[in-house]
Amino acid sequence: KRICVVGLGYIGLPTAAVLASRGYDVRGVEVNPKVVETINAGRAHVVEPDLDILVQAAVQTGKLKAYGEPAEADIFMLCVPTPVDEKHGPDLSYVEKAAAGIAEHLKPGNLVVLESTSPPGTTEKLADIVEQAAGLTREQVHFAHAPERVLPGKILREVVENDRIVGGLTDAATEVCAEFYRTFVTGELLLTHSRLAEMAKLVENAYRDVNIAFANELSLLADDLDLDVRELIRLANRHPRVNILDPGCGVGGHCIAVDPWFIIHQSPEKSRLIRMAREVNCHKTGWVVQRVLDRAERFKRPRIACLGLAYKPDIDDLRESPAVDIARQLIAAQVGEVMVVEPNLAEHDEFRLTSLDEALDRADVVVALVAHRPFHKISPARLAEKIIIDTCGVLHP
Ligand code: SAJ
Repeated sequence: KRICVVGLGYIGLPTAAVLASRGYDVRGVEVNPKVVETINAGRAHVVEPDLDILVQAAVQTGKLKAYGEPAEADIFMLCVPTPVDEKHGPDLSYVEKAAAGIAEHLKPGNLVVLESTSPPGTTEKLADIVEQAAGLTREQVHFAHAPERVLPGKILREVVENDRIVGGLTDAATEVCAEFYRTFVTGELLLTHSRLAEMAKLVENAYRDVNIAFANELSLLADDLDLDVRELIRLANRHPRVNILDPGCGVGGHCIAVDPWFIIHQSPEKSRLIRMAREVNCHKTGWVVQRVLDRAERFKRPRIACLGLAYKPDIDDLRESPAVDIARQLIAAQVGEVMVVEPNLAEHDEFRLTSLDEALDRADVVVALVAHRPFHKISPARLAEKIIIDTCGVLHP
């Protein structure tokens, strides 16, 4: 079978490579010509464990090829961005463009799957666009939403092993889509309709945001009481029905910190808890900045080491990273010298990166922002007589 994967980013490229490795003929479609070139040279343009090897094999065997435009296929998968933010609400223009782009290539019996995280009603919108552009109804072409659920850092495993929600616009679409996913997913397939599938995906990420907000709120309460928040949570979590996540310096990434806004925009009056969680998590980032400035006050010209820039441990992804915000705000405060350490990056446009060794040698104040592996190994001796602000439980002074 021929599959056309539209959008070769963090989701589309791994998915395309996995499908190619299962023997499908995959046409990857990407608007960025540089990305097309990189992939056709057998390389991955996103950093993800083992992805390079898989893409190389897929391209070498001729099963995966990237193009700028879609073409005829049996199955179309849309993995395009669906940005949303507090001010502007959802931007579905990439889905709309992709729908218009595939419309002229569609034939009756084709399956169109939307994988992008989308507000309820988007799969219907997709079908409407196709119907207007190509005159094909939702009875002729099967439309379904199968929201991606992969965790960056574990994408290749999770693409295959996670349970997947499959929601068709019609019962027939659900069946056809499930039949396709059964060929490469070993997890369970959960069949439903498209609107429920769309909302379920948003709820998963909003749930995590709310749970982390609870942990971040606890970190402030524990601070007032001079208690160790991690020990507090560890003890509470020993109750069989309590499962609190970890506090940190804020919530980043392109999903957990972003997707709740789809729900809030849809029903602003009713999503009070979800909005509050966003506020609590953003507030935590500002609180960390203030805490550092307060503790650094005793030095005339404090040397502050910020450990970590990425949005979470052991990756090089800086999207929506609270650690970046914190480093930026500390530099803007102009109280002394701010050193930035990010072992997963060789260089950065905005920050001059300092090695971990040098930063530890020179710092008066050490601020741990991301629990990267090398930071776990910092010996207590190297932290002696420094002010320590550990937002992620990685230091052992
Ligand atoms: N974080 C905490 N405390 C925790 C866990 C995470 O502060 O206990 C922070 C991280 O440091 C990071 C942010 O939350 O800044 C998000 O990280 P994450 O690992 O929770 O999630 P993402 O954004 O990398 O991926 C999420 C996943 N969703 C869920 O776990 C419900 C993933 O399965 C989704 O596919 C992905 O969003 C997505 O694309 O929607």
